[in-house]
Amino acid sequence: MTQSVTPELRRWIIEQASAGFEPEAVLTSMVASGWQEAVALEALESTLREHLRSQAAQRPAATIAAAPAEGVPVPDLDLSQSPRQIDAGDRVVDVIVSLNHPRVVVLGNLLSAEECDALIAAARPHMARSLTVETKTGGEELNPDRTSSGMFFTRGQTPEVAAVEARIARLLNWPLENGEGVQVLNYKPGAEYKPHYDYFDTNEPGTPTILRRGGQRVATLVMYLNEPTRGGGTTFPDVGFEVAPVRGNAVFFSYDRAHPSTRTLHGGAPVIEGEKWVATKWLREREFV
Ligand code: PD2
Ligand code: ZN
Repeated sequence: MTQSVTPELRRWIIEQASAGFEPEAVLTSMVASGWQEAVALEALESTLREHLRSQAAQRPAATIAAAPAEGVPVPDLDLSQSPRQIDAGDRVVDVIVSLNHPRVVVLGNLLSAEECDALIAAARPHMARSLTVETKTGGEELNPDRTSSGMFFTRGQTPEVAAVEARIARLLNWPLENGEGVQVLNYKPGAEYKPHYDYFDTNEPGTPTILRRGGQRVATLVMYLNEPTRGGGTTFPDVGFEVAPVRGNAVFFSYDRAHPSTRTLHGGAPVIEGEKWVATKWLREREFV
């Protein structure tokens, strides 16, 4: 039977974390009270991630650690010969624009219109509004930084998901197993995703637990499944760069260290008219289990 994560469970997770319980202990008691381990782990991770993100947003910038001197290997496309197109196995993908710092590549025609529609159709019945919990009152709050709704596929969950994942692995020269499940997000007019980093903050107490599933995130691919009429671009505020959401296109960016020096601060600008659907693929250092 499929178990779904309730706002009450999320509130309870934050209460446990705020009371000083280690994530491992919270996970153990969730499993003991009948939650499937995979569901419990996902609920734990996503709840703590959102919670830590909202806390981090309120902290002064002075607490940011120095950048590690050595970066790690990251996914990348082979652009050494400045190709206009790249063979991704089952599809030829267009290279529209690339930057080196931050490493950002805008891709055209990564997904067919049929694949975009199939991903939306498969995701639509499972969309849930992103909530965060107000720890002072115990009430639920809509996360003001992230007003979209979303869902995760597991790796290979549908034929379209599996095909897209294989294409991404070949395109970005990165093992398929290192990918998280595809996340689908839907933004209605006014919804946005405020600028943030996708890597996990190494200063946060919950991060070691998150990293057990495959290490750090090292790259992101945001795939546009439809086209809002106005607004909804993906922005990179550090470099004044904005990617227009065009159906089938995607923006790739990588970060070789969990640090702002990567200049990968990015956000989803508010949708002004129409709605926006994206699928995000995050890539980890190692196999994501
Ligand atoms: O929807 C977007 O444009 C967007 C922007 C920033 C998605 C993400 N981040 C993400 O899924 O991490
Ligand atoms: Zn992001």
